[in-house]
Amino acid sequence: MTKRALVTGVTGQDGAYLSQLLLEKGYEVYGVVRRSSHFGVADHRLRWLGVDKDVRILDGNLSDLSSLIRNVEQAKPDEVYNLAAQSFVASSWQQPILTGNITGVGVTNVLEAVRIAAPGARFYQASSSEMYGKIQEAAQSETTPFYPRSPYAVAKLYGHWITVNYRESFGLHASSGILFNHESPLRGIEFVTRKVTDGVARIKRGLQSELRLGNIDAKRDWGHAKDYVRAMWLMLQQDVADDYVVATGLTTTVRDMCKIAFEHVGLSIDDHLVIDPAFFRPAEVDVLLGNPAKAKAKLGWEPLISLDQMIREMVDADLARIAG
Ligand code: F7E
Repeated sequence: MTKRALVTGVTGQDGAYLSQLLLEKGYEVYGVVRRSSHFGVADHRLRWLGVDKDVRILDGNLSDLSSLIRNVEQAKPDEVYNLAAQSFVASSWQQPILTGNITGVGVTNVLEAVRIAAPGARFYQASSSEMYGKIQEAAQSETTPFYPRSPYAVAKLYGHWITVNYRESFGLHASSGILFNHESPLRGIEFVTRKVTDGVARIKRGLQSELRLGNIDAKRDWGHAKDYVRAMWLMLQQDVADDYVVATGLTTTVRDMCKIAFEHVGLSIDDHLVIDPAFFRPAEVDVLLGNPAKAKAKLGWEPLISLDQMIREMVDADLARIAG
């Protein structure tokens, strides 16, 4: 029997890589897309991976429960992956209510649609390492207390706990993946890795001379999205639903990540990097470092792509984009 998956946030980085993975595994993939006048632009990541023709697009919105019920009725999914969110932390101070409605309460809408229309389906919630915020333990695991530092992180915490609650209240097979930062050539341009790789490519090609960043002392545990969507899928193949940290177990400053990008094209960070207070956040998450021991032991999951490899891949993709 062909398995069927429903993916919200299908036009995002993770939605595109997850669709590719599921299609390779023989799934029928349905993607929820919110209506806008820009769809030809919105599906560019699916096109980049060559899977746009294979994903069946459904019109739905995380703030509209009846649309989600119809999406679930139509897709009849075995697995539901909730990847949709307002996912840019910095914007969450500018749009805190929208962030709460979509990134937080939107999760309940998806869970309700599953509970009403496909209670036997397995559910994945995209939780975030941002929930650890002001960290309470040097290496964060599934048992580390949370301390969110942005409206985004507060909303993700709600989404995480409502997932746990629906598992415990209604017996849904609902799992939460606490994913640390994960990047790729398909990362949105506003996130720091892609901003850096795109900036470095432009500087290399003489299109700009400086790269303006905020807090370059912040440290993140960065992995590759392609590795991380594999962990999502593995979670839903387990007999029992659970929560898992997905991380590399290594942490690097924004500055050192930047150096990898500049050095890859033979340039020096000191000649081009400008610190701009406009990119500092009202409250910062200074350092994140995940402990992926449980994912390794129970899912047999391990990241395969290093930060160095990933940043070089991203710079090369941005150089090619500019050339094209
Ligand atoms: O920032 C610092 C910034 O925007 C990383 C999302 O996927 O991962 C992501 O959230 C760090 C922060 O990602 C600039 O202050 C310095 O300390 O790439 P980012 P994020 O906020 O960590 C988590 C796991 C998610 O769940 C989120 O959805 O870099 N930084 N200068 C900068 N960041 C940006 N964006 N731009 C700068 O110029």
